[in-house]
Amino acid sequence: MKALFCPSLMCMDFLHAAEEIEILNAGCDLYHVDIMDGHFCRNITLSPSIIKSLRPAMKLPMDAHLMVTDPEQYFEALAAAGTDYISVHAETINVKAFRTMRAIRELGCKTGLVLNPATPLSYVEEYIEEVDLLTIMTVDVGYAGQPFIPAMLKKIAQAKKLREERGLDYLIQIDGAVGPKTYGALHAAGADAYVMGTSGLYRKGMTLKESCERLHADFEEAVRAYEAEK
Ligand code: S6P
Ligand code: MG
Repeated sequence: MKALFCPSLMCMDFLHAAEEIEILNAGCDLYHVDIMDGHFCRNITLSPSIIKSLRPAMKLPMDAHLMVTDPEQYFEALAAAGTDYISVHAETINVKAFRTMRAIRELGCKTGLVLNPATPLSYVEEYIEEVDLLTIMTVDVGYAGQPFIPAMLKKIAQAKKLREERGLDYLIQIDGAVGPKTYGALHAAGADAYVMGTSGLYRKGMTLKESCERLHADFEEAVRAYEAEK
């Protein structure tokens, strides 16, 4: 399967949002929109109303990553704003996991489930059948630019194995410190989709256009180099 690149809009330059979105439309696959409430994690980032304004310019599908303590209260506004995937944290929904997955589907969206680095895959095994997009955090939630947590590679491989064993088809997405330094190991472990922030897309010393045009070539080179080293 071709790697899917998912630009993290919290990293973009909002002063130039329209130009940046036009560049991303041409070179990426799935918009990644981080929504935080200052409770589940300390930061506050994007919101359903910001998405509503930007969505007409965004020509790709979109995933809303909800880092909030009560995700359900945003579902309707997100669906109305044109969200394709609604991704919720397992840590916030496990007392109502099946109901939450159903609520997302009833709004016509696809289901996303996210695991914090400290949350094991076994925590969600009972309802993994309900999931279209499984996101494995490889940094703690809250901020861009944090260091990669290598112990997460094992969890990615477990998620791939579980998908095979159960005959499922969820996509495995990685969020946190994804870029040329980590592509090889992430791909080898079983990743399908890559959230692109400061490590691989909004890079220092490079325009967004340059960086976006290099995404596939950088990825393929890193995967080749990783395989050659093994
Ligand atoms: C973090 C958030 C992420 C970041 C992304 C940044 O809470 O969910 O989506 O935006 O990880 O990428 P990077 O390469 O700066 O870690
Ligand atoms: Mg995210």
